[in-house]
Amino acid sequence: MADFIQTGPELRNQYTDDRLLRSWLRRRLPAEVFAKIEPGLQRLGERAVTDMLAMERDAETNEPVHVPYDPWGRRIDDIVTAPGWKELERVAAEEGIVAHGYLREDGAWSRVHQMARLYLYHPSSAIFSCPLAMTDGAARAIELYGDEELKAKAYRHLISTDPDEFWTSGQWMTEKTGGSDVGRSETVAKPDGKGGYLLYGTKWFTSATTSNMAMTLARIEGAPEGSRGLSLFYLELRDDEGRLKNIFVRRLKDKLGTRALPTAELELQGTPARLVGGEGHGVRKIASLFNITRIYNAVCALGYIRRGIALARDYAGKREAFGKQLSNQPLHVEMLADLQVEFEAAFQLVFRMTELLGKDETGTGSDDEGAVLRLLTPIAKLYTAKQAIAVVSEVLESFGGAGYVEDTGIPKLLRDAQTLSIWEGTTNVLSLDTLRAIEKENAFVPFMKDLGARLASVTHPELAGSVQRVREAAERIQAWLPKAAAEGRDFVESGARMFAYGLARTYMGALMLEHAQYSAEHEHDRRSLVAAKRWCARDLAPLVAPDDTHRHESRALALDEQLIVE
Ligand code: MFK
Repeated sequence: MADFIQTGPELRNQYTDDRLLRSWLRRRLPAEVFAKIEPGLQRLGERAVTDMLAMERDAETNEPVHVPYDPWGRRIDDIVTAPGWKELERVAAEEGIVAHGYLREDGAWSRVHQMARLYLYHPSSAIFSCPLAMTDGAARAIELYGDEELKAKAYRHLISTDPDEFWTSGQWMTEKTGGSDVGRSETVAKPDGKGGYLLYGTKWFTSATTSNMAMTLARIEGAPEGSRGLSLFYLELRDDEGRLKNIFVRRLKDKLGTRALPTAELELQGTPARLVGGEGHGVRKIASLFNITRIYNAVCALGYIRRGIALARDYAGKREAFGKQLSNQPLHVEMLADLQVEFEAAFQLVFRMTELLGKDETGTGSDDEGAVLRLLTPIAKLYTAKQAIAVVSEVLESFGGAGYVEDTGIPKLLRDAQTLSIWEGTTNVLSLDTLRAIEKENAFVPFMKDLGARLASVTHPELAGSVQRVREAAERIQAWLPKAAAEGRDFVESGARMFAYGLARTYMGALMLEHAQYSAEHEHDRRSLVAAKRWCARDLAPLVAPDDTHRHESRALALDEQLIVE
């Protein structure tokens, strides 16, 4: 026994190994679209466990380095990244991870196709998915707000499948004054006298500083305070000689995770920039970008969940303890089954959202579907991020001590997943965005209608009890909102997180039931049915009623304020 060597987990083709992905695509896509895109997904599923893994290892081992000066003392602010990181960029271009969303060769299904690719690409990408998210968001913002010149200049590069032509974009929103409260941004834009602007300020978290261009916010001199006084700008980082255009890199951030991704503090000292979409309302305009990156966030969260389960499942068949493989240990099997239920719930929510995004962008969706998409975006982002962290944490534990040891590659999953609930808006910011979508875009009624329509389509007798539970949760959600509104803003905001969770879980339940019925009837497979029943047996809408007393008591607990016994 002294010679015992444990076999580690192995990954199979991540497309063919993914029953739910294949089943969902078969169910939702027109047969000819499915037949057309499947070979590409199959190929990428293989790359994700072969050449991409080697690139990822290289990118993670050789973290980016900031070189401020050249040997002769000239300021260069070079950021050196690993060959693997650069190769992952080329793979992204070749595989059209951004492009398939914009070439729209699959009509309204183009986003589903593209996001399925992202879902396969992301877990082996050393989080190159982050620059891609911002690139995709920038393409969308330029599509909506850019003039013809900007489209000709930048857009075609962002959506190119030629690695030599492909550009990535940064999205510089965060300043020292506020990661969440973007309206406090201090960067100033001064007219350059030639129709353009020069930007002055500090950008505090700029991921993917090696990109070709960036979209950012600045306040034109004399413009009002707050987010409406900000304007949206486009800039290119380097001149024809490759020198940064009055951009100085203060330092790279030393982050918990996403270590292959160069994230920098930047000083803009007269950086030439071009106004996009006219003056003012910068946050509203850049929302077109961050709504895309939030969708990426959810797709990537799902990717991590799936990767974690693939590793834990394979290992369960290899690791023996107490005379039995883990896959024959009843409690271990229960834990893996719970993870699969989380995965199936997250999957349904995320892919439903990609379907609505594709419809919205090709003008084939209804106004109601557009409103549902607006509400699903923050809900899916916030809920799947929490799921990814919880699932991946459980996956680490399922490896015992090995899951805590860096060179297994497993701890990285948890460190990277932790960012999903922070960047692109924290859980609280997104819970409040859920309210914004309801209050400003009237998204609640179409959302509840859509949920009802999904439920109405489920007629499988074995699912009747689950349908009833989802219906009851939906009724409680429906009743909560007007009551909360009548109680006042503090009540609504205090309850917003649980409300958002309730919307997510209830809608997930309805979507799971729909898929369960399809899979049972058309594939003679009960697995999604069991997952749906288990999901719906939970408390789907854990709403709270934070009245004056509740909030007073919360303050006492949260801030350790006095709470006297009367
Ligand atoms: C793995 C892949 C993941 C991708 C990684 C990408 C890495 C990128 C790194 C980063 O950039 S991280 C930084 C991310 N930062 C954020 O996400 C900001 C979080 N804060 C918020 O979202 C705040 O809620 C917000 C800045 C929007 C608050 O701003 P305001 O100005 O105080 O809010 P207000 O007044 O409600 O909204 C201003 C306008 O924007 C309104 O429109 P109008 O001018 O027409 O009234 C809003 O309706 C609109 N708006 C706000 N959020 C919107 C939106 N419109 C559409 N969708 C939204 N989500």
